[in-house]
Amino acid sequence: MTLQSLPRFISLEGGEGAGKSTVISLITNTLRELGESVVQTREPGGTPLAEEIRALLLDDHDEAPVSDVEVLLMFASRVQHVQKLILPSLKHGAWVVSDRFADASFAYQGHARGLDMHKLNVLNEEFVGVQPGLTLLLDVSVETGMSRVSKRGQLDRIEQEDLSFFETVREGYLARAAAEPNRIRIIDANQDEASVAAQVREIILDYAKDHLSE
Ligand code: Z5A
Repeated sequence: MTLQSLPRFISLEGGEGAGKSTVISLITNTLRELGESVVQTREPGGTPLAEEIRALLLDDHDEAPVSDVEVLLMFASRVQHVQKLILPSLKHGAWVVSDRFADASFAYQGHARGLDMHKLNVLNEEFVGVQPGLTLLLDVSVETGMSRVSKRGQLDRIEQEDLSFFETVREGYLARAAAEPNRIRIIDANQDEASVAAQVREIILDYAKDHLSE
């Protein structure tokens, strides 16, 4: 079974402090300026139940999920998100822009936690079944990203991992981008916000022109 590519579904990926929160509004606004309807969402989360799963995953609890449970919860949240929000929104003619999607599970749980990629592929193909038409990977050095995030104060459970974990996450993302260059576009997010924004806007305008509403 292969994944169905959804042209009007865009995901945004990157390590900590890559600037996704900043860039996602830019993508949404660029599409809206073109007269398009856009649903902005995020993972883990995006529906009320998926947001509850997000809290289980990211908040500090007395008992942290073991890695297998972490990935199963990520996928549980994703399947709910796809079926309750992403597919219905696309069906109604909107674009969907998500802060993270399945590539994050491969980078964080697959590469960095070392879980079996075959099992992740099976979960993805059998339960998720779809993928974004376009993924923007904001690639930032771990030092730069973490220094941005640390200024923000409290770190969530996964953000408390050590630097080598995040180096592996970054390598994982870059390996996926190398394997799927047509879908995953790498943006150098070490640059200042204005330079990143200009590059993102250009990519979105170029991509959107082939997929606008009638
Ligand atoms: N996760 C997973 O393990 N597996 C999965 O399948 C999925 C997720 C879906 C989600 O947390 C966590 O779940 C995440 C991966 C894991 N874990 N970690 N760790 P989240 O969504 O709450 O957090 P995040 O995704 O890690 O986002 P973030 O840390 O908030 O990063 P960001 O959104 O990319 O950064 P930002 O908030 O836009 O920017 C951070 C600061 O930098 C801010 O003050 C900005 O003003 C500043 N900034 C942004 N861009 C620039 C530039 N270009 N120059 C200078 N300063 C900048």
